[in-house]
Amino acid sequence: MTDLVTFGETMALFAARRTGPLRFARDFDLGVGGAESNVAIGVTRLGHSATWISRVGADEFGELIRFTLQGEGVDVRAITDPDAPTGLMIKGRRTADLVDVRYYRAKSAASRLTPGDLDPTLIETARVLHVSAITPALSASARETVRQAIAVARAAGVFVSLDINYRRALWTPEEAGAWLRETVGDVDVLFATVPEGRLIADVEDAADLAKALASLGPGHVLVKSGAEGALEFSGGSVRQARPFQVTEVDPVGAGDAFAAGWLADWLAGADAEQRLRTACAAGAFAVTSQGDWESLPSRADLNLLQRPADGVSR
Ligand code: KDG
Repeated sequence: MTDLVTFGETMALFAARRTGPLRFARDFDLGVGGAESNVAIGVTRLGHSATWISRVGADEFGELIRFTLQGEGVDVRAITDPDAPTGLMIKGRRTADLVDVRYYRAKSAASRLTPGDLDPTLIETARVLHVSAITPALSASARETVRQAIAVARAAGVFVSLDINYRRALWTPEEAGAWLRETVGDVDVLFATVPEGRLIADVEDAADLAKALASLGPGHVLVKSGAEGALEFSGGSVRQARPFQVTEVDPVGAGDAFAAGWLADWLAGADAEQRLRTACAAGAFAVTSQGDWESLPSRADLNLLQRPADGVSR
């Protein structure tokens, strides 16, 4: 039995070391990144078990993904697909504070996910099923996989989590909006930024948007406003959290970290205020170093944000 089960695409991630146009980058750090596996790592670091299901290519990048996630303690159930490569993500730095992400993932191994890749018993016996709206944008079979996973989870009373994670490189706002409208009624917790929430509810104010999204079904709606903090609408009330002040190095991965922090605290039985605080803290840690997930916090790390005046922890 696993606390959280998730599935989706994880890619090999080449991050340029130098600022400027990518054609002059020369040196890259090689790592891995994927919205759902970032969440699986985050939840694992915060003390819960997580299982990640996917497909990777029969290539070195697939091995890198498998070993990296296993090294982080995630239970990896990835099929090696001999007929398609592992997807790639290239992270450039056009300016010191402008990250430019490019994907090479069309027809990747993970885009060939099918419902048969799921283990229904694994989902039925988990406490949380976490999905993102990246997966349904990968292919028709991946979309069907998400539909079936949610159906299995719901039938078994498993808590269903959805992070919108809108990727405009994969589908149009209209396509994403139509899928979300079909799906949000079946989820228990929804994570969104304001622009993402507005794919299905035309409301500008974050608190009003959260209420509008909750009226479509989810019992918990989290709206993230980056450096302005985040809020949760649940049980008829809105709770706001201010962000933690950290120095941002790489903003990519903050949303996945936020979801991981919230879900880890939901698994731990924490109250709504604590969940929101942990989510914000995890998001803050995520942006403090290069990479999608490398600086995600452990439980002990969370206390470091109550930092001493000189910034030195001994
Ligand atoms: O935000 C971080 C991840 O979600 C990212 O690295 C993976 O962009 C990603 C994708 O589309 O799968």
